[in-house]
Amino acid sequence: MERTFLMIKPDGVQRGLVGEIIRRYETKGFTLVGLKIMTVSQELAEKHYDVHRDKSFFKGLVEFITSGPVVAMVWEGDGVVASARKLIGATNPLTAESGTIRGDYGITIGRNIIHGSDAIETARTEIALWFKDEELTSWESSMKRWLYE
Ligand code: IDP
Ligand code: MG
Repeated sequence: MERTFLMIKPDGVQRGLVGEIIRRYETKGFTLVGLKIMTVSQELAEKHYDVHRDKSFFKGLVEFITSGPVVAMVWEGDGVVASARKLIGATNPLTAESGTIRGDYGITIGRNIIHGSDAIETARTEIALWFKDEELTSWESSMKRWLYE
């Protein structure tokens, strides 16, 4: 089944939004298969944001991501990659729709609360970068028959 990588950034953790964010994905019906709080190393932050290496905001972004604990998660479900991004909202919280995580809780692009993989292939790479196989738990929710036809 499809999986995605989500990471609550240091601002989301410091602002006490961890429970609220997890609630949104749980009540949507997705299954949590990996979860940990951790401090991100410089090396991991740079690898994770490698596509943005040449951007002007790269240095600040890496400093920010390594500045405090983050919550790394893997969620599973049909269409979870695109759906999780939809629940996150646009990159800039001021233009993100109300009802999305960034739209409801954020103001600036550099403090936009949460990361979500942007494609199925990216999700695979990011899950492998952040989690060891043994840190992921495959399980079947007893609600499955009420969520899927
Ligand atoms: P995404 O998180 O919505 O996928 P990306 O364009 O992939 O957005 O950018 C990755 C992250 O880099 C953003 O979530 C944001 O934290 C940061 N970022 C992107 N653009 C800017 C910017 O113009 N200024 C500061 N930070 C930025
Ligand atoms: Mg991105």
